[in-house]
Amino acid sequence: PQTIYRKDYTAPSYLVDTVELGFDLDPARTVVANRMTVRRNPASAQREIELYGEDIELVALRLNGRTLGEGDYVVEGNLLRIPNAPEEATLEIETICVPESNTTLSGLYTSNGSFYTQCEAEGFRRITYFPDRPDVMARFTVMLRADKDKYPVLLSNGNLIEEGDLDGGRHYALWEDPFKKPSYLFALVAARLVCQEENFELADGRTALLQVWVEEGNLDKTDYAMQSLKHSIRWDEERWNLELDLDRFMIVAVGDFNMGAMENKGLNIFNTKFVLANPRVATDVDFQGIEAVVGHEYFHNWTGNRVTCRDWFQLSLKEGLTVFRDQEFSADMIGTNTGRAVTRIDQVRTLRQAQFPEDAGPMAHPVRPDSFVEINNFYTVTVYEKGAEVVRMYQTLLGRDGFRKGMDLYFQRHDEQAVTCDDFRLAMADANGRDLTQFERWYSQAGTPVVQAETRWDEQAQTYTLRLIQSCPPTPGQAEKLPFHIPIAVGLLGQDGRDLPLTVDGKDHGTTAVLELTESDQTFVFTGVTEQPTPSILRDFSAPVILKHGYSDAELVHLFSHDSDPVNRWEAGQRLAMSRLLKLTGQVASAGNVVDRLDLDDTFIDAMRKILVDDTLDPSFREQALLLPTESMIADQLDVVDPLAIHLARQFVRADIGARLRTELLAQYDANQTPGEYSPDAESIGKRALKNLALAYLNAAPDDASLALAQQQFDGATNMTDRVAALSALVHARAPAAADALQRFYDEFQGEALVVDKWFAMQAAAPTTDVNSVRELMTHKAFTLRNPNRARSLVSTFCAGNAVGFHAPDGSGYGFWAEQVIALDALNPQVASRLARAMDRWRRYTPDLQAHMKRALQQVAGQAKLSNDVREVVGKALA
Ligand code: HT7
Ligand code: ZN
Repeated sequence: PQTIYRKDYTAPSYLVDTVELGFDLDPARTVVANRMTVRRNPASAQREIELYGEDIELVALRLNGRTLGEGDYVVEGNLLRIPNAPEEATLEIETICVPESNTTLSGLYTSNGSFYTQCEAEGFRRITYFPDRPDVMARFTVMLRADKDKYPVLLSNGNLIEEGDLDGGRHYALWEDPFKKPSYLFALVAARLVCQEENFELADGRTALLQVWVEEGNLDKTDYAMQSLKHSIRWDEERWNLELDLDRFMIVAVGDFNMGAMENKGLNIFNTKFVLANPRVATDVDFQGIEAVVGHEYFHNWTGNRVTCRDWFQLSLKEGLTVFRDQEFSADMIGTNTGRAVTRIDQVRTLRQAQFPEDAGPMAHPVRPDSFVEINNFYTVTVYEKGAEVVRMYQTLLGRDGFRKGMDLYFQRHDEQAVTCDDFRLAMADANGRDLTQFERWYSQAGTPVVQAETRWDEQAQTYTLRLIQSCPPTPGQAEKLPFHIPIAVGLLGQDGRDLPLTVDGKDHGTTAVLELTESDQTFVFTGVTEQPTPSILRDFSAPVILKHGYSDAELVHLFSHDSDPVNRWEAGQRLAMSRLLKLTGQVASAGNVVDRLDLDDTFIDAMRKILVDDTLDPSFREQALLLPTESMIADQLDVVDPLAIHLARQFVRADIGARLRTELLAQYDANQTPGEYSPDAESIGKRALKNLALAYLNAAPDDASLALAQQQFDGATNMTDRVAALSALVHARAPAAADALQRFYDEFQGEALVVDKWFAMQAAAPTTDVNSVRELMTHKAFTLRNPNRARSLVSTFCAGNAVGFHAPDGSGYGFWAEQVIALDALNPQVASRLARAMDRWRRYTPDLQAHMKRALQQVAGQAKLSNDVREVVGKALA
């Protein structure tokens, strides 16, 4: 497969002003008529018109009314070139596609018999020939024609201009998008759907029609998405002065979808998972996900659609910025300081769980990649979540007002343009009169920087010296790294636990100083420090780095008890836990993976107890503080990974907490009940989270009473959060009643696809589940590989979320992985390729596991017929 390089970017040879698309929709044979006006791009030396097309049949091609024959154009792979084209032309292209056989879910496809599209990144070329690249922006008019009975609803981007009946039981709808857009934002839906709709008044007094479209029977699950949409619109107005620029904004939910959702202009298409919710079927986490994703897609209307990317290497320009915006939205929706901190802690967990490992593996790439084989492989945690951290660092460095000035200038300069990450950085620099040249390295260098902190208090001089040394490990293609520009937020705690006032270079910094680390080795001196402080470094996780500092247990306990920065308070607890988990993992491994004579010290248990019972702290914070680092975070700290040893050590800690804090856990279980009507507000969510964590710990060392508690919660649950938590506790405790509870759960919810996904996922993740049980589950009548949510719920959850089952010593998990990657690849390369990533870090496992893993990777790589998506991932893993 061909590698595409960022350095090879050239401007498009021709620009498109208008596109008129006509669709005669038929699942077995859809005819697409495309009439576009094109003109030569003065910025390009090229004289050929370049159009992309994939998996479509070309029926006719006319240039200025003249039919082009074989000699008039050249087709090479997916590229169609028309040499010697005039300066301006009207191109008419007729093509045929087969939506019902399109299992890739890219382009035009059918789901449950209806039509949907997904065009990002390069799906539009599966619909018609077009210069399918984001820097070609055109005005679209779309005529849809389809059977009226089967597809009563016909939607596309922008405004509905006209609709009516046609002969033969068909009907039509004509849509016009008033804004020019790249082809990846095109969308259509032709389906049997119903909608919840509302007229919503915008800040400037205009009214917009908001609609949430779902299949019949799901109208009882659209309220939260609608409410989230209204909150998103209001928030964008209030925080950024950004208004909805359309008269109509539609969300459509579809059951077959590769990702979370898609921000098509005015017609967002969503995975049902991020639309459908009511207390009976959705958990607190589902509700939070809906708010975040509805916000994310809506915010793309400005950061992505009005200002888009010049090329796909700039993907983080829109994705990093929009994730940052949705993170801020979720935090603002909670409003309280602790609430904000809890959302921040969640973000840090995601980075450590997924992004740091990616940055240290064979697929490591900069936030703005330099090359790719398949762009779909670069919708990654690095581009999204690390990209959001990079945006957040501008705000930390420039302050909220400075960042806002930069955003305003960015929109002023680039509205309706396709631009680059450099354009964003320059807007930030220019709006604030700052030089952000060195900051560019966050976009160009991969890998997670390590910051080593050394401290010294000079009693006599009353100074406190903080020395920071930064480095960054090599990543594929980048052996050496230059120093980053890193904002390090620091506080100093006095012996009474309160923040000390901070002065650096004669400047008063309040109680948190944002230090700018730009050199590889830099020293900062705090003056007027009259007592030996405890340093709280990297407050609010001010940069996506690994901070190393030789904290003593006493210092960590001090921070865990007192730090005014809740993120670092949580972090101190994580450090305490991690040191124990690493030690215990070593002990388990040396004993041949036997849990024997392990011990957890009182210091740790007492610190956990203190947080657990501290009623002055929000339950949501206490829950986060009591959660242990995950197995994969522990693995990340080790040179050689033995997944079973890690699992056993972590289970021991969970069970020991459950046993030694039993009284306190039971008290918190009772104190954090949320009786009455279910509500997904932050306070109730926090209480349920703490209560259900208590239940999980109690059942990590289950006695009859804990099992009975779980059973009682399962039987009496009035919402899905409590029901799933209880079921999961029973399953993980290997309770005799678990099988019956699972069956009852399935019987009750078999008609709810998203709940059936939970049912599969819970079993796939249970450490008692081995590859044979997964194979058995795959024969269940509700299982299919064709639906991405279902495939992910069972196969991906097992391979990426069940370390014990997947890493079975005989390699059977890896053989299963290879089979499923190959089977999925024939259906849906995007889903297959994500599953393929489960083996990214195979070189870190014990030698026996490595040998099995390598064999499985080679088995996949050796397939004659493999998508570029999967070939790139396994190729890089084996390189
Ligand atoms: N911008 C959207 C990306 C997306 C996507 C990409 C590749 C293949 C399928 C896809 N579906 C959606 C989603 C987002 O970031 O908002
Ligand atoms: Zn996005």
